[in-house]
Amino acid sequence: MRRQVLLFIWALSLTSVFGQVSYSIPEEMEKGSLVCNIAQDLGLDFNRLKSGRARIHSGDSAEYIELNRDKGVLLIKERIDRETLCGETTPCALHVQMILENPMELFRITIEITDLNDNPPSFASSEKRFEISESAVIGSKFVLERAIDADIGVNDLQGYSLNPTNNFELKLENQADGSKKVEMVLQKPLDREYQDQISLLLTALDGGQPRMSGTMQITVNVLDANDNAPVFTKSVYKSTLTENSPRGTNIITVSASDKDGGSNGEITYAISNSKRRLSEQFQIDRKTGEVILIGEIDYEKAKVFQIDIEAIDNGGLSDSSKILIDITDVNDNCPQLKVLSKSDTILEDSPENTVIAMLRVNDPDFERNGDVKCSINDDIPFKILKTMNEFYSLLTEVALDREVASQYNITVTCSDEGVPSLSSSVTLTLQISDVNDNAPVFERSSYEAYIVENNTPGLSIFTVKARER
Ligand SMILES: *[C@@H]1O[C@H](CO)[C@@H](O)[C@H](O)[C@H]1NC(C)=O
Ligand SMILES: [Ca+2]
Repeated sequence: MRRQVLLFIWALSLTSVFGQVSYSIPEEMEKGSLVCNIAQDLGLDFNRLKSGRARIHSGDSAEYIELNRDKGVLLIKERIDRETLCGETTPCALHVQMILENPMELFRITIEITDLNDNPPSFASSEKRFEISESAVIGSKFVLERAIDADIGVNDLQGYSLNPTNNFELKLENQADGSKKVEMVLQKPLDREYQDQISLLLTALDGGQPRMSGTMQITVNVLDANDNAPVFTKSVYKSTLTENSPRGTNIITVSASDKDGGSNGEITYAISNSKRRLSEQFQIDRKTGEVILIGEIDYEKAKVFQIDIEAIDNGGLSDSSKILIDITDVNDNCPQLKVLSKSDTILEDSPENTVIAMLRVNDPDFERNGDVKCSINDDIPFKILKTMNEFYSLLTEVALDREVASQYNITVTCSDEGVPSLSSSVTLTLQISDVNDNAPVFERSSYEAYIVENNTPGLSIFTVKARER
């Protein structure tokens, strides 16, 4: 403990003031601590203090100090808190008078109370929150709270620090009243997608020994700006769909993500093809991205579909992608049989391989579903041959004999190779006609003979002969 003693003696003063002493003690000394050896400092002995009935007197501050007459010392009676006694007033001192009688003497005692760093800088609130848009521009200022330190001089507030300094830096501005305006200034853009909340610690420091500090938690909630467009998970989505699938069939679900929060990250899906036909066949759920079949799909009409889609956030930013749908064929068509020409009747002596009918067979399905084979019932003397792609001829297998059969029912059946197979058939009725439309013909166009006269009756002259052609 450091104590300063200043002693002045005003001898024989007209005011009966015989002396004045000044002391300097720190605040917060324990009760009973020694302030000074007043008798020694004033050159008074113990007997004089006793005989003079020495006592101290002061205004309001008497209760802080007491006089021990036996030892001739001033002691601390109550703990002194400089801040309570003087606030910011400096210097801070107690004024005490010591009065003696016989003869009357008055001594002025000034006790200066020096500051101890017993108060840390403190903030009125322990936390402050900011809501700052990520689009805030560099240089934007945000006012922070000032700290208060009840101490004075070097023990008073000396400065501030703000950590971390990634996005904000501290700015102190001197005010007219001598205090400082505390601000933080944005020096690096905020990015909500990178960090949506920033915690900073504002520290106020005094200059005492040891230094004391107070802190305040600063929380910055970074508000979203619509700075991110939605992004589809794929640039092309692929799916297959069998033709004739029922309405309501779920084809595929597409998805896009958006780094923004709130409504800036809410995505709506849409089909962007302008062709009306597509929107009659496919529908996309605006919210879920589920693509549903709403029309009819015929492989024979279209084998692949490309649907252009887009994802749009509420801020109007968008991304596009496409869906390729391969349609798979289903064996949904029977072979179509058409008789192009046909003989109703055929002569019984027609040679083998006489064409009696020509047919055309067509199946709109694909691959195995459209591969067709034709046959006829096998108990008849006819055969069927493929003459060209899709064209078939029906022929006689042998020369026909009307006496065996005068009529044939020929059933042509054409089947495709699908699983299960589909088939069509047609039955042709053929009459076999008798050959009987020529008159007999003489072997010779003329016959000549010579006969003798007076011949015997009944003589054979010659025989004519005709034959069938
Ligand atoms: C051919 O079909 C017709 C009509 O169904 C029938 O009347 C006739 O008896 C059949 N002919 C032969 C040879 O089966
Ligand atoms: Ca202090």
